[in-house]
Amino acid sequence: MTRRSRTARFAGQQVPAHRETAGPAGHSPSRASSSRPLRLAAFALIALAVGGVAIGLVVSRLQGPAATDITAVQVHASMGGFDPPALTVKAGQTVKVELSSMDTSMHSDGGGWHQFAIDELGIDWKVGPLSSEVFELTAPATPGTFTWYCDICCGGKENPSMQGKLTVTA
Ligand SMILES: [Cu+2]
Repeated sequence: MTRRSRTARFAGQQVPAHRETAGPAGHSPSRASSSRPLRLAAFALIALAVGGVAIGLVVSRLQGPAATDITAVQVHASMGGFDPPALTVKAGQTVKVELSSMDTSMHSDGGGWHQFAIDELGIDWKVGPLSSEVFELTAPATPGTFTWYCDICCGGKENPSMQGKLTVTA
């Protein structure tokens, strides 16, 4: 009888200690392209500024010249007519009127010039494109109504849109 000595051969199960050597080693994002948004913002600001100036120029051209004498009655003349189309003054009164042309020299009909003429009162004012001038108007001593006109553009003084009415009250 042989005894087989059974030697336990329990090899120590060596659990290999696989340690994660590649641990969380500072996951840092790349910062190489951080200046790009700044450049875009600067570009957008410049574009806005240039665009704003351009729009401002266009708007100012559409609006015509600004009043230079705020104490004067403002009368704007354009191809569309006079604004306001009527004025009222007292007999014998002298008023300042600032006449402005709202049209550019690009208008083939009159080149942007407009007129404010009242034959009976010897008034014949003219203003160039996108400019204004202050005139003095002395109303006659007796009440009445007078038609002023522009004979430069829009078919001349027969065109009702190029006319206005001056009323002289007592
Ligand atoms: Cu006119």
